[in-house]
Amino acid sequence: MDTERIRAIEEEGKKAFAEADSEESLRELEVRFLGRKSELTGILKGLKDLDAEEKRTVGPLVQGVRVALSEAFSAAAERIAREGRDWEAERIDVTAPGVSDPMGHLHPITSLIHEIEDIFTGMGFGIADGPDVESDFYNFEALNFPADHPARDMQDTFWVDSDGLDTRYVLRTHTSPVQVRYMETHTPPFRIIVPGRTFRCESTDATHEHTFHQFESLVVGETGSVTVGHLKRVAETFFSEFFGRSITVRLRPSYFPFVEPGFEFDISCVFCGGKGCPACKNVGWLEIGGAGMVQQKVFEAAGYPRGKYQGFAWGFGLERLAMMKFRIPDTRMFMSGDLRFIRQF
Ligand code: YSA
Repeated sequence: MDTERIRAIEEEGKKAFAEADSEESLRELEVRFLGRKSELTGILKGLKDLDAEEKRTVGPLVQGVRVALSEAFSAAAERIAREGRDWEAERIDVTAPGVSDPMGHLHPITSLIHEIEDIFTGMGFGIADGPDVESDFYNFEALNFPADHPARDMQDTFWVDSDGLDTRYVLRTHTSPVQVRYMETHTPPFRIIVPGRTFRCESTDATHEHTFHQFESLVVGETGSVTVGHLKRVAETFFSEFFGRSITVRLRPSYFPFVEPGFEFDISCVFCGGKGCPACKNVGWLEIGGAGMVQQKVFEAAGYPRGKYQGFAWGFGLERLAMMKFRIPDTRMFMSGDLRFIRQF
């Protein structure tokens, strides 16, 4: 066997690999020097026909050349890949300012609910919840709105198609039905708030939406233990903390079938402190909801014995509070889905 030739193949191959300048030419050289039909592979295959003496010298030589050429091929492949890269396009400016991914956040009304819950849990209140689709019984009947009673017209109602059902359903017009639901399963004394979504079938304007939020409060104890004074004091404490300034509460006599006495609930204007300004139409007060002492009929509907308990309740409009807190002129902005509005919070 011609060992000179084997050494010559190594030299030729190494030189060719080192000079290759494209992936394509390198592939061709690989086939030529290392492929199945290459001269080197032919020599390797022919080893078996050599005598023992020759095998001992030629075998390691051919194997060594094969390894050396494989390495030369790999080095060339790496070099060509490196030379072929567009380094300018791959340049990374590590000093460039970062690009942050857009991140969503809570809706302002949701944040407000969390804030209100924090204030009330701090005063020892629990938080209760109820369904958005409510039966006529809980939304009206149990709250002392008898069927066909004119007081039902106070709340324009979305009726749910209840054909074939034994009771009629509505989109709840207020959070007050949760009062009855909660009392059915709890025994006084207790104090809760109920934040939630409510619906009214009415034409919308700057202060009225078809979908809005209320938060109810219900505090019940043995007769004589809960008074209108507590209602006023708890509300004042809450509002002062919520608006970060001293707030006074005013109750005006009013009618809701589920309270006796019932009140329209005003707070001193959060903008002028009660002196009078455009926001409060110069009266110094802002109306935010209804309140009162729970009617005994409501206790009875929940299964409590008449006269045993006494309690106060209120229902405030959450959007109205948000409008005052964030100085928003139109309640319809909250449900508009307009991200320019939402992103400000
Ligand atoms: C009264 C006595 C209680 O013991 C307990 C609760 C209540 C409140 C009663 N359930 C109720 O819903 N009264 S209300 O019809 O006057 O609504 C209360 C508040 O919800 C309003 O003062 C207002 O702030 C808000 N509200 C009502 N309709 C609205 C609205 N907010 C936005 N859009 C509407 N369409």
